[in-house]
Amino acid sequence: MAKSEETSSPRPWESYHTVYTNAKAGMDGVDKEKVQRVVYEMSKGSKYFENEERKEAYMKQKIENMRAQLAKLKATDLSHYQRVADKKIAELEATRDLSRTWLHVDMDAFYAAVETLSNPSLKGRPMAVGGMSMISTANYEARKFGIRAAMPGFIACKLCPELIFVPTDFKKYTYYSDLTRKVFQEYDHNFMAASLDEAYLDITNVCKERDITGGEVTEELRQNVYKATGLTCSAGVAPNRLLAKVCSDINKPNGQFLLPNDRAAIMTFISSLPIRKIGGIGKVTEHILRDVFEIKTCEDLLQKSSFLCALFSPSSADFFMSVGLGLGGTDAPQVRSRKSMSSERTFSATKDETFFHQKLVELAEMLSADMEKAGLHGRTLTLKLKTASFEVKTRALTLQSYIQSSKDILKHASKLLKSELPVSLRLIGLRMSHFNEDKDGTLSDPTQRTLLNYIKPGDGNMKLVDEEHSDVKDDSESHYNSYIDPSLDHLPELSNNSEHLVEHSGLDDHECKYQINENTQVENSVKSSEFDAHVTETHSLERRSQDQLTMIDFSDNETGSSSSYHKEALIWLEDYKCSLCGVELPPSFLEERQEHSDFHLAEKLQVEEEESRHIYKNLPLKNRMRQKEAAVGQSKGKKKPKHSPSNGKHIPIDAFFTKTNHNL
Ligand code: DCP
Ligand code: MG
Repeated sequence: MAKSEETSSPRPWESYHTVYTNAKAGMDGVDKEKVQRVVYEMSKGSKYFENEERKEAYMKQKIENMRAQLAKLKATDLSHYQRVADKKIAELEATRDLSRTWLHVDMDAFYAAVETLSNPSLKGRPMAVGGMSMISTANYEARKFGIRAAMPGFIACKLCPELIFVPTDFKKYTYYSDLTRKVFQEYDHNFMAASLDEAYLDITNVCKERDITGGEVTEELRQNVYKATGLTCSAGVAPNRLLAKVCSDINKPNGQFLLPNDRAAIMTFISSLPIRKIGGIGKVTEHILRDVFEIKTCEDLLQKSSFLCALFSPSSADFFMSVGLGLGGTDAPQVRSRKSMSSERTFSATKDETFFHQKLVELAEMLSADMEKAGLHGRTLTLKLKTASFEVKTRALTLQSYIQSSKDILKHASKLLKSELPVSLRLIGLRMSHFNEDKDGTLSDPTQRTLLNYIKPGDGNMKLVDEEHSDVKDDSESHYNSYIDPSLDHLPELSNNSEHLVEHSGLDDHECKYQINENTQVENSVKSSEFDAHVTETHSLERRSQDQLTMIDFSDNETGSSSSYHKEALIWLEDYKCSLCGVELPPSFLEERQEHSDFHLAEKLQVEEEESRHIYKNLPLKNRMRQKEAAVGQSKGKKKPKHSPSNGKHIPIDAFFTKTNHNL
């Protein structure tokens, strides 16, 4: 929102759109203006607010630029781009596959429902899972007040003072998630888990073998999920994953929706479908498409295809057109080979070398256990460090022989760390690569069936849950690896996307870079190079090819050399892939990137709180005293940070969007 508007409009909140005001299932009757006003009032003046303003200004600028570009297009240009679009549409249409039946299943208010199972007194009362800093989800009663996932708890309290908060318990969610997956497996042995509470199932064969409809299979599956867990879920059935996902939200909660495998039915469905319903089209994209091209529905994407081809990168334009055609992923994704495994730990900044050693021991054990489980030995060990000032360094070592034991990993990791001491750190990570895996590149553990195993180049499917780690040691992990956005099912290779942007959107090189930085910058108003601050405990098996890791992340040095990456800020690998979890979003998808960053930030804040409590509790008394003294010392030397105006009734939002060791 531009400042001038803020002062001139008597209702400035009306133009203050945040993720919190975006409706989720169960929020249809919400008083949106009230929510907007409360969010506006409670965040006004905060860094978060300033950030939102910056984003808004950026979006407006982008819209202006695109309008200007549009105005410059001559009739000859437009007829050229119309031909380009028509050709592409025909090509995309030729890929349409109506032979498969996909089911997308999504648990209803998952964390909240699980909590209600263990405490039935919560039933029927507005409740949220999470804390004052961030809410993971809210039950449907709370949603009526406009409360939703990723909203700070103190804002939720304002919207619904009687709201009950329940702390997160990831072990419980993982347990119930496993139960649901056992049911899913009965219908599709190779189902794709998209997150703890979400999965894609190809039910084509079940339907054929049992001679029943997709709707019947879905009814039965949902009943079986309920019998196994006591939890309800919703589902969508459609010829592809993108549409199945849209459909599963239509009759939420405890409902289902079937879209037949029929082109005409799909086109009718698409014709009135608002673009925002498509995962991968968020606030910024929605606004740009609406304000520049007057595109509101998915059908409009086809109608305006020549403009889209003229102003967007080919990959983005292709995505939009494929959405307009109602296309999505239908294939059974293929297994890719594992290239690396990594684990990392985030903690409050410390110089405590005993603590570092303890973390290295944990990481080495975890890495070794994973490698053993997968039957892998590795040769390149990389140590990742994030200093107190958020500088990220990697130190790599390639050995003559393959190792797997935690003892060997620890020995080499300790050596790498030793040369960096003394140092104040907030993150330590270990990564193993150069595996002696099977020659055909297939995974050693054929039982893994989650998306993480299935990413293939050009397939926009997002990976992320790793069943191997469903018995996670750390609560955060299961959630970290559980974000999926299948909306980009049809996105082709995006690696050159930034070039296309420069070429087609009229952005110059500088703007293009700015655009990328903007994405990484916004999530908590820290320097863009600090994005990685939002990563906390991650423990992932990565299957991205090493040559994709060109700009950031760990590098695999062939020799025992070391390298330091100051550009770690750019979390979008190859300009399109989140380095934290692999979600793929092209640079032009600003809002989706923002929401995705917020997602990691929410995770981080939740886990950081828990972890600092845990660290503090487990620190020897001596260290606790030292930490306290350091904290006191720090605060003595510094001015008090400016927070949002507070009437004392709520915690200023800045408290949640600036880095502090507030739990120590
Ligand atoms: N989650 C989270 N932070 C978010 C979004 C979700 O921690 N920003 C967690 C809590 C949710 C779970 O993931 O319970 C599943 O997310 P969904 O988006 O499926 O939301 P729910 O299952 O809670 O509700 P529903 O699917 O009924 O809309
Ligand atoms: Mg859900």
